[in-house]
Amino acid sequence: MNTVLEPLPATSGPLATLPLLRLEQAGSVLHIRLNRPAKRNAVSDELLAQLHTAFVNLPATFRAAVISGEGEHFCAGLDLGEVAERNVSEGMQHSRAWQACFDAIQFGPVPVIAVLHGAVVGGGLELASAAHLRVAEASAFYALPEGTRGIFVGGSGSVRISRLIGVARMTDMMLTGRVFDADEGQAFGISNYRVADGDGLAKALALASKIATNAPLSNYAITQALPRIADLSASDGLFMETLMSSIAQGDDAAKQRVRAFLDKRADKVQKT
Ligand code: 1HE
Repeated sequence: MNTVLEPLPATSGPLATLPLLRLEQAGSVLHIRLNRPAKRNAVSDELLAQLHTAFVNLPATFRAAVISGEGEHFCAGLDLGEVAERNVSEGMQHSRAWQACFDAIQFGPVPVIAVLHGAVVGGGLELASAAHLRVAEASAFYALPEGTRGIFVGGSGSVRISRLIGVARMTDMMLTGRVFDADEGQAFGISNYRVADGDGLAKALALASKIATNAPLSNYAITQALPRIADLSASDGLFMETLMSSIAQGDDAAKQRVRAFLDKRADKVQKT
């Protein structure tokens, strides 16, 4: 597996001019690093716009993406310096822009893995919850200080974070300012993998490289259909599952992979 990171070539179109992000590639995996460490990667309007631009312009050569944060923290959430002057209408547009960006991550063309370390707070946790998988280092901590700041989640956290950890835990975090550490985050379902400090990126790249070898249509079905089916009634969900599975198994990639197993050319499932 190729997990050596290289800078993106200057010819990478709209991705070549996003100074608040650092973009690198490892084979077919794109690594997007929030690059505003002096402000703890707080999400300003400009950073949000650049993140959105990156995810809606992913070159088709990438099969998976990893998102991480430069410096001591993954992300300190909303840039509080930009909040004070917004009126209600501007606040609505702002929240919709966050939701559009995070929809572009969750419902974009490739699986996305977030590497979490240090502060993963407010909008930072909303961003993390838009990824499909999360790898947390020991230093990670999670908080939703919106309650104490007199605001509310506006970047889809009420939908995505509550689905990860449950409404009751999210209510506790928002009402009391409760902070969870990496082990609690792992136990409560925020992270899928919990690793030592400094190991998060390598783990995420290894996972992304493996995911990138799956059939693209399977990955797409997993990331697009599963969350939508979870939003449906059981009956509608089962019908969508039938549609999705028949589309996936009708694809040439499925036929080749099943044939490879039957011909003993593909790996067996191994107990780890
Ligand atoms: C910021 C921000 C920010 C840091 N907006 N500037 N988010 C919060 O309520 C979290 C606020 N931040 C913190 O609690 C702490 O900064 C951290 C725990 C994340 C990191 O602490 P530390 O000691 O490493 O850094 P610091 O010294 O507090 O901050 C360094 C600089 O970053 C400092 O600026 P400087 O000019 O004085 O150097 C901080 O002001 C700046 N900074 N965090 C703006 N968030 C779509 S709705 C989402 C709603 C939310 O996200 S609410 C949660 C907001």
